[in-house]
Amino acid sequence: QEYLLIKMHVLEENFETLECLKPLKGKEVFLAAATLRPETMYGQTNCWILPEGEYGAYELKSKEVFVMAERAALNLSYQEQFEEEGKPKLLCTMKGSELMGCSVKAPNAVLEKIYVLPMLTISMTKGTGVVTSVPSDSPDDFMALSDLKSKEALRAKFNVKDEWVVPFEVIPIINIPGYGDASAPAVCEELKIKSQNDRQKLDEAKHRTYLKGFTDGVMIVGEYKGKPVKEVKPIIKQEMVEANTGLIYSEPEKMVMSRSG
Ligand code: ZZB
Repeated sequence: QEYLLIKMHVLEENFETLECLKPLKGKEVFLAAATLRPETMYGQTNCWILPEGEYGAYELKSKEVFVMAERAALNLSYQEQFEEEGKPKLLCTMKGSELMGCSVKAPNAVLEKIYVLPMLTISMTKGTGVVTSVPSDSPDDFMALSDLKSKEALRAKFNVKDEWVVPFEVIPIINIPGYGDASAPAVCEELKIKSQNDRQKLDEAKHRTYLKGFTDGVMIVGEYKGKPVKEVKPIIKQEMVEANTGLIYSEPEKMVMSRSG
């Protein structure tokens, strides 16, 4: 499986406010989110982290620091990103819960500044354990964001401030005939999905939107407005790699598991 790692730049202010980032002050730090949909980055509204997850900050040979799961760092070390193969350089570790509210600048996003929020269905055995959120086109993201918006107790449980969630609405980025300008909310409605834990229905929703997004989707924002998704997806991916806002990351097939599995 080949993902693009999206480099979500941790903003300066966090090195004062978040205890777990203090050792990294002065460095260029990124939350490295693995995506299969680089063409959707315009619509990012937040970053997801698993509160119970174990994350590490790893220094690449470029001196940039990536926050991700250890297993992902190890995989990356065999892709010539670290000084030593098989030995990613660990600077410090943190629990996902310590990163809540971290502000980032996400590449290609329409929004200037977005926040780290808790997602409870993240798999730590897939990608990096860091997930970027595009609620317009990802049913999982739409439901997780809806859960946080509607459930004050959930926000309280994870110390999520209202201002990290409440102002953020779905940003329409791709039109899919039959689903309109925001396919994830449409398909969640169609299947009457109640929460981020409705795994079976969410898998069906994801299946429907992945397929249709690729075959029938048309961009409605950005440089490629009016162009089909299937045409611009590889171009946007390549552009992000060239701009150094994204990095290709491959995962051995056997390590790819579904969230439920
Ligand atoms: C942005 C995005 C926009 C995504 C979209 C999807 C969609 P797959 O097919 O199961 O490999 N993701 C990445 N890593 C994880 C993880 N560890 N745990 C849970 N979710 C993860 O899924 C890959 C997609 O799942 C990735 O692409 C990422 O979300 C998320 F409009 O990035 B995506 C219909 C899906 N739409």
